[in-house]
Amino acid sequence: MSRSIILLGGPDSGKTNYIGPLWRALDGEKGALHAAEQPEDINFVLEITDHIFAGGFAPRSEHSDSRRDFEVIVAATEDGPQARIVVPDISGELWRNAVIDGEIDPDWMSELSRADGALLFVRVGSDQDVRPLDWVTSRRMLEKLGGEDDQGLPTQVMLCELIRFLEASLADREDGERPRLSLVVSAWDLVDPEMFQQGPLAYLKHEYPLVAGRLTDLEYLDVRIFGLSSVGGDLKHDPIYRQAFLEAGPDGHGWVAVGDEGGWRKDSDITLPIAWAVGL
Ligand SMILES: Nc1nc2c(ncn2[C@@H]2O[C@H](COP(=O)(O)OP(=O)(O)OP(=O)(O)O)[C@@H](O)[C@H]2O)c(=O)[nH]1
Ligand SMILES: [Mg+2]
Repeated sequence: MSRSIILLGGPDSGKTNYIGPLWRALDGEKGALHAAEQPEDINFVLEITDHIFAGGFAPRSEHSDSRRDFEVIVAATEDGPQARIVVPDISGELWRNAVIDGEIDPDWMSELSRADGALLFVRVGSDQDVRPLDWVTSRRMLEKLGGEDDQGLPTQVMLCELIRFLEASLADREDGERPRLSLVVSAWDLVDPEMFQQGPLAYLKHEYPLVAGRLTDLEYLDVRIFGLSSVGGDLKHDPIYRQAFLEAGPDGHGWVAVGDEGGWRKDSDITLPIAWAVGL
């Protein structure tokens, strides 16, 4: 039953601020997945929720931070099968450096090969987004990565490389199906209603065409794309939202945007990207 799900993404992509509300959702037992047992050590997760309960985002992870894993046994139904999910909170700076150096830390490499599912984060409106290049130049960079002065590594080149790492290393599922990738576009509360209706793939096509292209021709991965708002709005720049958030109490503000034939809608179950990747 032990499988792990890896959560990755570049700097400032919303990983840490997902883990706090995710734990509350798993513990609250209202979503597609719930915690079947109390995890052993969740101190860092509680630190994250403390920030959020106080009406702010948890700070960016330091790259000196030692690896922090959020490990929990989950189940979809009371007596149904269980899965162990290991969600490491690794600073995006480290993922970015791994791409620049063309080399993944052996520790994460073994984590990746133990995993049969992943969540890859991209964020709307990040000031850490690097995109000065036209896409012909980006593609050329993608072809010859490594060893260069890559301070300006474009975000979409980094994302394509991370997808390639995942394709190369995730294990097949126990049921023989391809490993699953939940592509999560975070801070989705920042997009306007028109973009919301077009959905996160349209957003990626517009902002990161190379990434959108990769996602539509994945041979070894099964991908699904979600919009995510971990806390339901912008606690940093929207004081009115923050006030309402604090008054209503800390839980249940987040949502996931899910798409079907009828278009895109908000679902208050933020466990969905994990539930799909685990596929219980
Ligand atoms: N509007 C909005 N902004 C969000 C949300 N989640 C995260 N953010 C923004 O994204 C920023 C980065 O979030 P983090 O969770 O620290 O991102 P990270 O991927 O852990 O970043 P690193 O630790 O640098 O790898 C936050 O400071 C917020 O400004 C959300 O649900 N809505
Ligand atoms: Mg972080």
